[in-house]
Amino acid sequence: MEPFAARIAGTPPHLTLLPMSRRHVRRASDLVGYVIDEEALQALIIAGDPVVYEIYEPEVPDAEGHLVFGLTVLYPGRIGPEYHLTKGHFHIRRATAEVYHCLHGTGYLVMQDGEGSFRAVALLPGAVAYVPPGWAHRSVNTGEEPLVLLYVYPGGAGHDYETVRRQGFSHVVVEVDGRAEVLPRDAVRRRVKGG
Ligand code: PAN
Ligand code: ZN
Repeated sequence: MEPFAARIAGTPPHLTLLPMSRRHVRRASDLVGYVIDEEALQALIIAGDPVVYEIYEPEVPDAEGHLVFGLTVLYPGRIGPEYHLTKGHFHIRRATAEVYHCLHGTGYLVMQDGEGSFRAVALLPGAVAYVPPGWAHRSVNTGEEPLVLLYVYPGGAGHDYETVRRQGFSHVVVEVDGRAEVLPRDAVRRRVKGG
């Protein structure tokens, strides 16, 4: 392929990436199995199934030797107590890393390795976050504006969503008295189930 330059276009918070050849839209219904409050999620789906995040990618082959990059735009909102989040995944090829650059908004990049160690890295405009090989990763928007993230990862890394859907992350990012807190999932789940 030929060298090229993509362009981050628009004005914050309404950013996109041009030229764009792949656009993926993820709605509330795509998050079934990934959130704590499944009842709140079903209510959202019935109420119109809003878009939670979008992904824009230029034409880079998802193949070894390439660096796939793109923009994730995660819209603000909550599903029950949890702030809007991406599904999250391990890379199928565990020995592949990823870089995230926050262009707009506030939130967390939450990560968990195969042994269950958990980390939450704050995302603010200008932050460049590193996902080491072997760490599952998910973005969470705790702000009131879209969280806009530029990501770069090795082509051919592959995406393992199933492990995250089965096991989840040990911690969740929830609203408590108007503030974002990172809390153990089991404690939050008990509270949600208990009403
Ligand atoms: C990102 C993510 C993107 C959406 O490109 O794929 O932010 O998140 P989910 O894939 O978890 O829905 C990335 O990490 N690629 O490897
Ligand atoms: Zn990834």
